[in-house]
Amino acid sequence: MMQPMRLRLRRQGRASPLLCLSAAILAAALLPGAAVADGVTPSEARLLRDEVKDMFYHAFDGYMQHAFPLDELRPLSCQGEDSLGGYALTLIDSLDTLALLGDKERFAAGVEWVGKNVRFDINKTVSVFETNIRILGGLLSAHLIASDYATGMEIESYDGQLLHLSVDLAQRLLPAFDTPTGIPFGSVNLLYGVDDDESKITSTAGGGTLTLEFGVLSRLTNNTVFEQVAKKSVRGIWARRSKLNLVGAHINVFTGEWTQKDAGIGTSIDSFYEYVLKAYLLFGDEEYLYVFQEAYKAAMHYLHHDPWYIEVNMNSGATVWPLFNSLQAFWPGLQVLAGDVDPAIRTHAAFFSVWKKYGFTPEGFNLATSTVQNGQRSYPLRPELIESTYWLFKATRDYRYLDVGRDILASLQYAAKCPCGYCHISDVETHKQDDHMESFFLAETVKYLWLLFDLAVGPDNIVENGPYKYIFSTEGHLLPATPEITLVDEHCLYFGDRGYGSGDGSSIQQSANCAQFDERRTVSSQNSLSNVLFTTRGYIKEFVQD
Ligand code: DMJ
Repeated sequence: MMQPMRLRLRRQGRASPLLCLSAAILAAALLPGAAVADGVTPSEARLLRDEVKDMFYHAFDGYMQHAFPLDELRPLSCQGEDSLGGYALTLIDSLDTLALLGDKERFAAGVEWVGKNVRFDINKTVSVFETNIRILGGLLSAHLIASDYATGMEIESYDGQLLHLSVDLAQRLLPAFDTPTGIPFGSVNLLYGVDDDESKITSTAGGGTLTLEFGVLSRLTNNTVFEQVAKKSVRGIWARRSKLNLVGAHINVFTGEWTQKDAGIGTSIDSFYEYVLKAYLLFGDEEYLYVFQEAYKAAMHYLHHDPWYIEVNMNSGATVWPLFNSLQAFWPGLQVLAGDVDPAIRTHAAFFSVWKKYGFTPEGFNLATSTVQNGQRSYPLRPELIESTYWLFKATRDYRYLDVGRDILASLQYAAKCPCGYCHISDVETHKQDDHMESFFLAETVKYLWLLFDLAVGPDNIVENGPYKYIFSTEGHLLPATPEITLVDEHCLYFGDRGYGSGDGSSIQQSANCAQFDERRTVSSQNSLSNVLFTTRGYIKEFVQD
């Protein structure tokens, strides 16, 4: 029998309305009997995992039948729409989920179709951020799975075409980085570069969410330019942090002035925090660890009102928005990766209490009034809460997180399922459906739900049992910590002479000479962890010790 979650509400003086609300909501959600009745048993977990698989195919087949090769599905009217660039976005975003589910046939067919049909020499102006996380990340993860026998999903006929497409795409994004700060423009035309009238204002997430995909691409191709521009962008943002070590939400990429000074962990900033930690985990670059430590300490000091997070002015620390926004829900998962599990447990419980109240999390929930924030009433099938649920289950093996997963699945099945897929919810109070299905539903939401229940059953997937540790990109794409990517043998692979474009394709194969894990790097990473501010054993330690 599970015990009610331990509540520890720390009085901080500054935010008493939030604390009252926390107590009320948490009590409502966590009182015995208020949550789901019985805990999920292992045999039920198996059924739930299979139900999630059916959910995936209802949506994926709906997309393939009614929308492909357009970008996204309109699941109510059973049509398609081009939303990002017109290159089968949902298929590309779904490829590694297909591989994770062990669907070799559809994975191979998808990889082959993309390799043969997708082109980026098109006159389209696209978001650098979205194109990077959804398209480049999707291509790279599929390439890494399809080209590697050890994944069990290798495609024998695969010729590296997705890597070539990745290089082509990333090169078309490069003109966006030609700014005085190194922080890229928000959008770029794939054929002509940055439009003359392109806005010079971009978000912190836009400039800080490139390191994983660009770094992996550099390391697979021996072309350091991608990794360099991504790092310069992070440095450009971090150099402009406030004295409190906070970053704002929007910045002018030419002047470096913050045009929106609200600091927070959610909208417009979220994955900046995520990528500095994950770039350290994947690449072992301690500059990113340092940035993460400083940024995280400041966030916990100025933004954290246990268990909630608020937005404050980055310079003064004064509260500007006592709001929960749905993108914040990735944070407990990130805290698990960092080894700071206790506050993650409390925050996840608070966020889940909002889900329980409405059946979904609204985009905005006002912590002062305890109501849905006007204009932020929708739930567009976002993954963040289930992502954190997965990480917390992984860290604690507390079966309460399976109950959470079951609740989330039930809400999706009951209110979001629609004729050809799953619909956005336009208002969490009325549950009215909206004719849209973002590609991240298949790349992330369904993936994390499936991983949660598979873990409970006794995992049978490449993330848990595969040949490498995997880092998930912010779009849920699987990026493996292969020696080639973690650069355990720098001289052999990165600074060597087997540059991309040598013509023999050898640069995308792992050299036998470079297959050994470099003990020195592993040890040095472990030592650096003694400086990490966290005390709870977490994934970060597990990751570098394995
Ligand atoms: C996804 O594209 C990514 O998770 C991104 O970091 C935030 N927005 C969506 C999901 O909500």
